[in-house]
Amino acid sequence: MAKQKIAVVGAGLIGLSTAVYISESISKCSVTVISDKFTPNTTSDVAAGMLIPHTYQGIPIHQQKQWFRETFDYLFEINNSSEASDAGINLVSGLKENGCQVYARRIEDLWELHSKYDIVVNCSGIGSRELMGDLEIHPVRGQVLKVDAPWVNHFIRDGDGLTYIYPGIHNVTLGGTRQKDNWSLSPDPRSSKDIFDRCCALEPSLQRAQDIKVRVGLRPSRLAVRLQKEILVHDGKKLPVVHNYGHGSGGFSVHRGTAKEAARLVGECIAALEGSSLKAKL
Ligand SMILES: Cc1cc2nc3c(=O)[nH]c(=O)nc-3n(C[C@H](O)[C@H](O)[C@H](O)COP(=O)(O)OP(=O)(O)OC[C@H]3O[C@@H](n4cnc5c(N)ncnc54)[C@H](O)[C@@H]3O)c2cc1C
Ligand SMILES: *[C@@H]1O[C@H](CO)[C@@H](O)[C@H](O)[C@H]1NC(C)=O
Ligand SMILES: *[C@@H]1O[C@H](CO)[C@@H](O)[C@H](O)[C@H]1NC(C)=O
Ligand SMILES: *[C@@H]1O[C@H](CO)[C@@H](O)[C@H](O)[C@H]1NC(C)=O
Ligand SMILES: *[C@@H]1O[C@H](CO)[C@@H](O)[C@H](O)[C@H]1NC(C)=O
Ligand SMILES: *[C@@H]1O[C@H](CO)[C@@H](O)[C@H](O)[C@H]1NC(C)=O
Ligand SMILES: CC(=O)N[C@H]1CO[C@H](CO)[C@@H](O)[C@@H]1O
Repeated sequence: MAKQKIAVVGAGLIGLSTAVYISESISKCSVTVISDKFTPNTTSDVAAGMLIPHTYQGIPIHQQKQWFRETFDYLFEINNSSEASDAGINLVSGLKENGCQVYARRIEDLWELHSKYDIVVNCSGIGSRELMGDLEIHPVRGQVLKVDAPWVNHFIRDGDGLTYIYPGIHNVTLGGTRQKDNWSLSPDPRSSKDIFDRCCALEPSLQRAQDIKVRVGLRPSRLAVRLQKEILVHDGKKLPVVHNYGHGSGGFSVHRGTAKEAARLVGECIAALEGSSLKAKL
């Protein structure tokens, strides 16, 4: 039977980890990642990459715990950098080694992919608002500083979680802001100064930090991560879509668990396609 052609839209942590899981777990398919932005330019690159259980109001707690545990166990096993930026680079090169294709392109309408792919996986993050017309998803703007301060090797987080110092492998992330419904990707100098002052109050040695870079990301926030199948229909033609977006403030923390669930849904789509092509032949 011919291999099913799968397009994954989005090359943030969610798209890449989903593409990896699909290519690892489903042999009878080929995977292509299509995205307008790649590392280091995605929201995922801005994240501090800490595993912190965030609560999604619209998802049962046992489900969220399972996603978190699967992600934790996975990262613990490979014991790689927990920095999102490195994860992005490692995942892209891993995909290429596995024979997956990677294309830079902006998708205006998922239906564009109908002629070339059998199944589309939608991991477009905040891009979903436009792409799918999903008005439930909204941005929560986060501005952080990435600084060179290799002597900082413990993380510090204040009570409400707004001020934090997260050391990564190469730099330290200082945060932050959490601005609902703000789409601005431009760094705000006043916020940068405020973040720096707040973090120095917690860890005065940061005054000596070097090479301060400002990064802004829009958390793709939604009451519940959207992890489900949908069949798009146009002029009697069908295109199965698996959605995996809306991870908000916790995408890094659950990425492996949600990738596994998305791959399972892709498997169901493949079974349905093969069932119907079998029927067509009989
Ligand atoms: C400041 C900050 C700190 C954070 N810290 C943490 C943390 O410590 N721990 C944690 O778990 N989470 C954290 N997060 C949250 C985490 O970053 C997100 O949940 C996660 O990055 C979402 O990943 P994503 O792949 O869905 O989105 P993105 O990384 O935004 O990827 C979306 C991809 O889709 C592509 N795309 C969108 N629309 C289209 C289109 N129309 N055509 C083609 N391609 C398209 C984009 O180019 C991009 O490649 C933080 C976020 C911010 C902003
Ligand atoms: C990231 O964005 C910058 C600025 O727009 C661009 O020059 C660079 O090529 C982009 N990198 C990738 C890998 O797309
Ligand atoms: C990860 O690997 C490093 C170096 O190989 C080791 O020192 C560390 O204990 C490991 N961490 C975990 C959680 O296994
Ligand atoms: C992904 O899904 C969202 C929500 O349904 C939608 O707005 C968006 O257009 C979809 N993305 C693509 C590339 O189809
Ligand atoms: C942070 O680390 C990355 C990856 O090594 C590096 O490219 C970048 O220059 C560093 N930034 C700072 C501010 O240290
Ligand atoms: C968005 O955030 C920026 C930076 O903090 C701020 O200057 C701007 O006024 C905000 N915009 C809105 C619409 O709140
Ligand atoms: C995703 C990734 O890069 N994994 C690597 C983590 O590190 C081990 C060895 O330390 C590599 O074998 C993995 O490929």
